[in-house]
Amino acid sequence: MSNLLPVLIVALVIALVAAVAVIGYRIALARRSQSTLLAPALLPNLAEEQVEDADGGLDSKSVIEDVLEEATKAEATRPDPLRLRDRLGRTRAAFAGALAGVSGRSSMDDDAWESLEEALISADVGVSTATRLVEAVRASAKTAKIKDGSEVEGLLRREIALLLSPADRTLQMAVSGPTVWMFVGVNGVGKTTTIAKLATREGAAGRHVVLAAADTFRAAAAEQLGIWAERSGATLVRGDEGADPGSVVFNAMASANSRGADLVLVDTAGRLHTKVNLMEELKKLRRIVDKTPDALTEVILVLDATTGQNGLTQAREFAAAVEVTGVALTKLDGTAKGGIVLAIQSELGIPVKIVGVGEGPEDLIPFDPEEFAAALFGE
Ligand SMILES: Nc1nc2c(ncn2[C@@H]2O[C@H](COP(=O)(O)OP(=O)(O)OP(=O)(O)O)[C@@H](O)[C@H]2O)c(=O)[nH]1
Ligand SMILES: [Mg+2]
Repeated sequence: MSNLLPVLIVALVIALVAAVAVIGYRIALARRSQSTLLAPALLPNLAEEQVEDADGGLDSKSVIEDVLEEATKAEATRPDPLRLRDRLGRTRAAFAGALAGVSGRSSMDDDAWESLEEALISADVGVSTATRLVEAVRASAKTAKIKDGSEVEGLLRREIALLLSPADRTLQMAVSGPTVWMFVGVNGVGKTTTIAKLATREGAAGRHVVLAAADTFRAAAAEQLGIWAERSGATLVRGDEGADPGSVVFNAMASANSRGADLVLVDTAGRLHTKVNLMEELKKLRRIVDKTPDALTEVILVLDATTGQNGLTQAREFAAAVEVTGVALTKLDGTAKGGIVLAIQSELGIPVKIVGVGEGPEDLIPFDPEEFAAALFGE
């Protein structure tokens, strides 16, 4: 028996060393998969804590494995980041059609330039913007001694990006106190949906958002907003059907002040820009918000891209009534009329700040001219 004792001690030491090596290896594996497979944001704080604890024993390690497995699944099922290019298919086809007539030409004569201009007009760029664009492209083709039609696309793309670029497209926040963004536009353009998307985005960024249901025209409007408030974690302030929209805005601002909220998004009833009394009501709403100096930083005109050039007339009337600061262009996903972006910028000087590319809460993209120009030409 006494001969066996040293053998037993050696065996025990070997077993202990092997156990420590196995535990160390599995912990290293878990850490490596955390850093290489997963975006940090996907791992909940719990995982961090459990990784710390893991050095302590096997129980907490199995928790890590569960968390890593869940996060890996989430990573695999997460859709790709939203790309403008993927949603602009029909507009891109319209632009491709516009260029098809010139790209095969070995030399650009007057007729060729004219047909490019006509094609751009038919892609909803608008007459004066199409003329301006073609003149600019023609001038740069002359300077660069470019005659071949196939090189026109590159020049056009550059001129489109240039035409769109000079503008501040950020949605501004007030220097102090709650910020107010007001949303206006004709019926059914996507005001409430755009507000819902912004509430989701701003809420996820850690901002406390108050939604003011100032569309008291239909009870369903406040209910629609209420559903989005619940989903995005925003606070809803509403009135009864037919209540004065001004009182809803007033209450929403008071509520935002008392809660220390960051942002009030005001949903207004859709109205035809030709109805004088309804446009007057909108002016009154703005005056109520303006009683708190500097709180109102954005008046966003929501335009439905599928209406094409009609949007320009709406924009002029709304801008005259309530000093629009930017455009949210919705439904760009389902239309060939995306060329309207160029007309809005060049004819009205109102920057397109955000674009809607679907009905889901994530389908909102900050407008980027370079990305838009690239997306138009299939890149
Ligand atoms: N495809 C697509 N549909 C959109 C987009 N934005 C809004 N919609 C749809 O357009 C329809 C009208 O949207 P709302 O947000 O209710 O429009 P509204 O301007 O608030 O309408 P009113 O309050 O009646 O004036 C809904 O079916 C939305 O899902 C978008 O970017 N893409
Ligand atoms: Mg609405």
